[in-house]
Amino acid sequence: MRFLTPPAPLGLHSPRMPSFSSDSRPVHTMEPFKRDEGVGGLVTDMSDALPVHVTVVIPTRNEEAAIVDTIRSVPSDGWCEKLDFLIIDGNSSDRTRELAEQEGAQVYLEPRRGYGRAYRTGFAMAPGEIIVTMDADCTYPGEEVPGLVKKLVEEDLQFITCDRLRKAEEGSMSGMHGFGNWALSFTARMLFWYGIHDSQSGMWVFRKSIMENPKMRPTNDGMPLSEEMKINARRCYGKEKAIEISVPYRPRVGEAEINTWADGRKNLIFLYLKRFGLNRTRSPWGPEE
Ligand SMILES: Nc1nc2c(ncn2[C@@H]2O[C@H](COP(=O)(O)OP(=O)(O)OP(=O)(O)O)[C@@H](O)[C@H]2O)c(=O)[nH]1
Ligand SMILES: [Mg+2]
Repeated sequence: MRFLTPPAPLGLHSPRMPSFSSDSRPVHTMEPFKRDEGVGGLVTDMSDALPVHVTVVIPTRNEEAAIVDTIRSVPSDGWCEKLDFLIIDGNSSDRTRELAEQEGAQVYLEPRRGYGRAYRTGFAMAPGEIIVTMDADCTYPGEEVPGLVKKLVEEDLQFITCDRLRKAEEGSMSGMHGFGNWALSFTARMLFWYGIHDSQSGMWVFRKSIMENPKMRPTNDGMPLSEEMKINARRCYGKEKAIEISVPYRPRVGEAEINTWADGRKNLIFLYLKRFGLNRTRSPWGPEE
């Protein structure tokens, strides 16, 4: 295992109160996360902390501009029993790993390329019983994490995927990107009839134990892992236990390395392969021995 740092407890960041917006459309909503607050907004009474260990898994490749703010966006003021961050870094040539370590995150170097590859390593390694995912580019709302975890735990859910399309903030998606997302999501709905609005979202909250189910484990090492996660979750756990919640989506911080056209094409091809059971795993589950 290539840990760059031993697991370390996170220091307290300045917590931002979670913002919870309601949505009138027929999607799940969340109750505000309430807790006793002491001086400066920090929790003084830990008795209301959720009794779970949460690991936020974040794939990174050259995200020095946003990795610190991404980690700090998740409140770390005692809302759950234990919170840690696992960064799966795809051989960044900038200061991403160094900055993440300084924030107290555990950093694992995964030189095998791919967004999906990073998660297929991270899901196996995450120490927490609940896994939260997000990009390292400040696009996803870290402040919503406590409320999402609370919902998963209290409603005994297995999987939550966050829909970005209904609450996307201005400038968060270029016209082409938005169209691509819509087209892929539409195709996925038609092929799988699974009712997920945003097939490409990369923010999920789930119980690590679901990855013990071989039918839930994603096979793809690239961007298609995102749509595969939702298809598998709905197949394995249905609409009652695998739900979709709308969250804000924000403009990216830092340069993206993805190729919109090439990745869009791969995502589309993957949907058809998966539909006919022809998708194959190219590399094994988990980190390299
Ligand atoms: N470990 C690893 N991480 C990657 C790789 N490619 C992308 N990532 C990370 O995966 C996350 C998602 O990639 P993005 O570039 O944000 O892709 P996207 O969200 O579809 O594109 P944007 O909307 O432009 O943000 C980011 O945190 C990237 O740094 C890779 O090959 N390896
Ligand atoms: Mg992104």
